[in-house]
Amino acid sequence: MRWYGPNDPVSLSDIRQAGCTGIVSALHHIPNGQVWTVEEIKKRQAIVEAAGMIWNVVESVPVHEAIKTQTEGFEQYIENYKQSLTNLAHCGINIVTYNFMPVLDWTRTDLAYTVEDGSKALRFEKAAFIAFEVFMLKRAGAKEAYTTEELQRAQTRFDGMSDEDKLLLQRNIIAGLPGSEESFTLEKFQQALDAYKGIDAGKLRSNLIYFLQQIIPIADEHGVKMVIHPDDPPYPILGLPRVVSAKADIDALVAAVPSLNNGLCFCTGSFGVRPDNDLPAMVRHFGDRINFVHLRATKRNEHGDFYEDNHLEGDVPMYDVVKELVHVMQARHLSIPMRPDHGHQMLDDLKKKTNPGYSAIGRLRGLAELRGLEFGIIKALE
Ligand code: DNO
Repeated sequence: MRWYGPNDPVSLSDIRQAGCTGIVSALHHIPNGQVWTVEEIKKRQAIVEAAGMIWNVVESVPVHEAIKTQTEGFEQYIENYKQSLTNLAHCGINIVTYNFMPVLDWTRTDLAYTVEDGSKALRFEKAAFIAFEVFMLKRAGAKEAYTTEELQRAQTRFDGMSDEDKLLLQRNIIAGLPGSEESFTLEKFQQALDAYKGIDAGKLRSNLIYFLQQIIPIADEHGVKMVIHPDDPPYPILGLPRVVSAKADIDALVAAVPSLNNGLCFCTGSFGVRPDNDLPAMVRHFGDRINFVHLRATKRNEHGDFYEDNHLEGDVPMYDVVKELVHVMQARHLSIPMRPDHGHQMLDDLKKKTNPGYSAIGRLRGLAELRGLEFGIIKALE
């Protein structure tokens, strides 16, 4: 499971009782772009080890915006990134997650969407998102990106919102979800978007490839597996390009930088939002470079909305995906770290202040179901 560090309301002992042996963590207190020192890494490692587990995956060493836009200081940020990788390897941590989404990491409009059984899920509602972009942020060019019908739905949605609803929506979108390293005011947000003027998908992709060309040789030298997390949601938003959304995107990265250390964090919830992503086929295709897995099931509708369903439900064919992953692990003779990605806020956690998506009990339920599924598949293959 992911652990946000000593301030996480979910303790390491809770996580251990959920059946975990390894921890996914990051040094969130180090500002984005600065070097993670051996000393700081070892401090975190010691805390995890004292709780009887190991810190085996980093999620994430964040990529500074200057690297994505190739603007002032980016070469130095890349040097710092290399140093952080070298230091992590020195401490024996060799799986590192990152993403290349401009400005915003993962994005949702509703962090407490009540599902049928009374538990709360994360949701992306397109009409609410468009309402934010067109009527609150008033981004130039936003209207032109949508159909008349979409704009009408957004208008109706916006008209039905109280001031409080609007503020909450804005906060959900730009104040930073757990793990995203940035948080904005409306004004700062527009400035951050403006930094991408003139950067289309082709340019962003070439900046990503440049970054990979710089860091993968260091990963090769030190035996670090770099795993890129796909875009969430997996398509362009806010007029910003996104280039890690589908199979062809990953193929392009692999073609440019073939090392197996140029790998993938296979996130079923992110890729699964697009019906054209055939998840089991993608596991087969990228099997030799999937080195970290997020298992989560999204459920979409015809309007482009999605919410996070129970782990074995939704649109993700979880049985087929896990079966393919088992085949990959058997063929590679190794175990790929997996975490139950997100979980509903449920039971006792409904009374607590929790990190959206990262409450203990919902993730424990997800993990238990996923482990059972994997166990059954392995037994059936024996
Ligand atoms: C959300 C997470 C993402 C992920 C980053 C990886 O719950 O999956 O924030 O950690 O995109 O860099």
